[in-house]
Amino acid sequence: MQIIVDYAHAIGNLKHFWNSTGFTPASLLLNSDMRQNMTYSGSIPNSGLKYVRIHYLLELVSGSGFGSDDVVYDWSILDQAIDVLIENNLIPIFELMGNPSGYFNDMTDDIVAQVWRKFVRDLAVHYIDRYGLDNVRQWYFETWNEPDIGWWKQDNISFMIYYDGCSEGLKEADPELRLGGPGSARTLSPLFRDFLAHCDTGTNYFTGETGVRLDFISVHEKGVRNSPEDLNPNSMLITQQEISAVKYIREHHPRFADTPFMNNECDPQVGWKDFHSWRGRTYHAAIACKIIHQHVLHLIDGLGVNYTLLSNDHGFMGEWGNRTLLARFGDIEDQRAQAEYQTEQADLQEDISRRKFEAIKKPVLNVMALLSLLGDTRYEAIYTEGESDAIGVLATAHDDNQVAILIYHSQDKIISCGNQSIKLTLNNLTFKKARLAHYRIDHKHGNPFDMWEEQGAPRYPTQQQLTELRRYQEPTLLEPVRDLMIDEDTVALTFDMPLPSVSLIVLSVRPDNPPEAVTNLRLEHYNGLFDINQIMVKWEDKSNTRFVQTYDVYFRPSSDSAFERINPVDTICTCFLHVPSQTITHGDYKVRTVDYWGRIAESEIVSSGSVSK
Ligand code: 8U8
Repeated sequence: MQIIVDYAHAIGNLKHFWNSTGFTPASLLLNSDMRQNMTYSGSIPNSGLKYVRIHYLLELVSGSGFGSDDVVYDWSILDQAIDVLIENNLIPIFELMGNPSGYFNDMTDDIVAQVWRKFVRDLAVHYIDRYGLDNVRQWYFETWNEPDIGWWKQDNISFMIYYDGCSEGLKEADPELRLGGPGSARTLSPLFRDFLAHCDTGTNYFTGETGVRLDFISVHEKGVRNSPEDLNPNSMLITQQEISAVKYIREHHPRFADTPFMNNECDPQVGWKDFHSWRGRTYHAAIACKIIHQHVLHLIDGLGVNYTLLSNDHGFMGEWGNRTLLARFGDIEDQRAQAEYQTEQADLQEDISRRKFEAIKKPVLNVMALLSLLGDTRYEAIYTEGESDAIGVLATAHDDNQVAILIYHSQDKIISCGNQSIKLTLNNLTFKKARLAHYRIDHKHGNPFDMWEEQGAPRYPTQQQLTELRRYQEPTLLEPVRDLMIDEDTVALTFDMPLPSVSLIVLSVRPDNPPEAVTNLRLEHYNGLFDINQIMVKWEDKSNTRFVQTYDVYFRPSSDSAFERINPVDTICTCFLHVPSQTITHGDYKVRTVDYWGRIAESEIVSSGSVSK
């Protein structure tokens, strides 16, 4: 198959609208395994994962004196939870969901409605004080999750009063805070329609004005219903259903035609906790790319939708077959809380150093790193010779010194195999020489699941087996980086793409400056399964991360010993879990950034005395 990209013709901007995940319930953020999950999520380069959408955050708040002049709130547990996001440079999609101290049961009671509005204001003021206005203005505040299928326990009229209270409360704290919804589960459900009508022409309960602000519209569409069987997802169903929502909005509420639109639970299949092994394999990474691309083609290009965000709801804690970013090993915890999407009070007393677990990054997490390398300008890609609808291409550039092309090979059918020979021709390039980095996810690259199977699928892997799995858990190059000479503005690359697979090809012009050192190097402590303290080393790269070949982590046990590299494979993510063979009481760490040309920059040193429990 021939793919030809014409770099003379930009066809538009590419917003990285897929940089989001989610899970439930919020209390999980108090646990060390979720903290590790958020660390890995925040470590995707270029904010490749930025937003996290979480149910029941408000179950972490309590208050007394609601309805009196002496309300006293206890934000402390919610603070701990949100801190975990903020520490990892993640931003909440903050569903105003939960019932603090069980007070808000009937929004048609005017006293309750007024207290709700004040509560929302006080919540927002509290977080503006805590994290700063600039930070909280980046958040998306959203309604209660899926109010159309029973998550909202009151009636539709109460829901509209609740929404007006959310809107007015947030406005009072800061008029620029963003609020939208309804995060509905069913396409064009009665509540979805009532909600849009209310925001368009209904009467605002608090102000008496016609209509209520709606800063974004959110829906949930997934590729197939929940089932313990391996039903094949229908990826196009997702965009088709979203298109019917968009058409409805345009026809009935033209005022909202350009309102930012999102599918913030855009998963191949409903039912995060059902076991579908494809969720641990490269299939999930490839279909995630295809679903994103279908949104670009059919919603953004096709209908001109102001498409703002696509979130996969894959931030849960679970195993290979669950819908998660990590495969977790250890005693199972939180099964009930996650299955019932509810907070368990015992979780609120969790001792953060208690849990013993190990976690391996899945291909669907690593694909977010690959996607983050895409540029922000799109170019046309033409496919010739044996066009296959299983192959898709997103061709991009970043400034005038880098091009990045995503190619995926994905069939909806879970059980399918094949191979495509690809000839990729890039025309009208503006540079004569570039460094080529070709990242790949397929059965042999970035795929710890197959290695785990080869190990005999151990339920409790040994330390050595985990070390081996971690060698396969990073974004991986298909071949070593190399120079490409570009004759007559054209270059052609040939390679095979097995089914399923993802390639991300980056051509970079050598920047004059070497990389900048990473900053904010810090350490976290985890218990593995073997009574040896594990140290998560994490850092921030505030500079241009687009030319990083690897961040290498160096360790020395004492100041009179030499630093040695401890990451066994290259990584472009901004954290590394140090699993020593015995507990370390002291040691120093530093991180060396290496760019595609081998130029380096070294961070400051941090000592393990500052490991936080
Ligand atoms: C049974 C069911 C049908 C449906 O159309 O949507 C659902 C959504 C259903 C059950 C739960 C449900 O909750 C959302 O989807 C979940 C999932 O596992 O797919 C979770 O990802 C979300 O937290 C939840 O909002």
